[in-house]
Amino acid sequence: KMVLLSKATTEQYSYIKNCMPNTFSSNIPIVDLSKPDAKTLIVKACEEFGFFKVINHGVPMEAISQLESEAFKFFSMPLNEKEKAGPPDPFGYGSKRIGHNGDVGWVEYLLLKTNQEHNFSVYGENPEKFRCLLNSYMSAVRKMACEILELMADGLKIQPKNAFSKLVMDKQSDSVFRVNHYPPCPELAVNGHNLIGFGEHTDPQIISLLRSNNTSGLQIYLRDGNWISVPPDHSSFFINVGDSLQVMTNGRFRSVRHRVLANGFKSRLSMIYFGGPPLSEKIAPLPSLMKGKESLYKEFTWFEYKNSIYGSSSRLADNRLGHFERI
Ligand code: GA4
Repeated sequence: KMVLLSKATTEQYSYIKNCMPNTFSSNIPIVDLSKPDAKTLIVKACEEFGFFKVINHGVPMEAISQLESEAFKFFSMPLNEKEKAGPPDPFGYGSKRIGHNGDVGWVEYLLLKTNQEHNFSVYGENPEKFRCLLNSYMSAVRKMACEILELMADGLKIQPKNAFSKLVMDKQSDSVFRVNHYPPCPELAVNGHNLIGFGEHTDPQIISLLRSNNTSGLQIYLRDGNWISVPPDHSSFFINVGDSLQVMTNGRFRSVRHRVLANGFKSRLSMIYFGGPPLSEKIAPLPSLMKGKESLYKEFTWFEYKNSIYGSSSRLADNRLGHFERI
């Protein structure tokens, strides 16, 4: 069998003590996209959690499982083969290192651009097939993102209803696609610790749509200060509010802090679509949501935000919006 991550000890990674990964929360909001109350539930979920689960999402299970199996094939190649598709600056294969400033996780991943035909020529044994599956999955998920963003606008009584969705549908949209593979970490199964797969953070973009296999690991941070484990569900999608949407709603929707714990027994594979605006887009509260109030944030473009988050001292766990808050 392949060595998925080099034989580094797990000591260089962060552990979390005193957390109970098996306490799953049962009150994560579930939104049925085919029901008329979807927009109301979405608004409520975004205000309370910045997070919800979506069922009846319309992405064919066939497209999902075919892509998943192709992704597993990619990650099961020898490290030197995978590294031909790296390093991930900004796109490609990466292992353990996250960002440029010393964050590490028990994870390997592919970072991909969504709005142009990507050169996948080195990605796996059957790159054509992988590319084709990725492209059709991405367009199905982009469509869902658009639908959800329109339900949000509708639920918030914003005109026009494409106020959010037009940003991710734009040809210049700076969206990203990520495939994460968290190999099982057998040491964990023995010592009972929790190893960080992907450290806590908020997503900088507008909206993120995540789907994973049936392996647990994802946790979200609640306003009451508790981390809760999200029960895995391979047939549903999980939606995160990103920092940009928090700003556009002047803080009414909150971007959710989340993290992933490694599993002692099973591989976790997740695929995330990060819907982002064009680089030149001004990120500011929509006038109709200000109601005469001041913006909570200084004005910035997505380009400026990205520069700040990729800056030399920026770390994964930072409160990135902090720099842009008006006091
Ligand atoms: C978190 C959300 C997305 O995965 C990502 C990540 C990005 C990266 O892996 O390059 C960042 C992280 C993410 C935020 C802070 C910076 C940038 C790693 C990091 C330490 C692709 C994104 O857009 O922001």
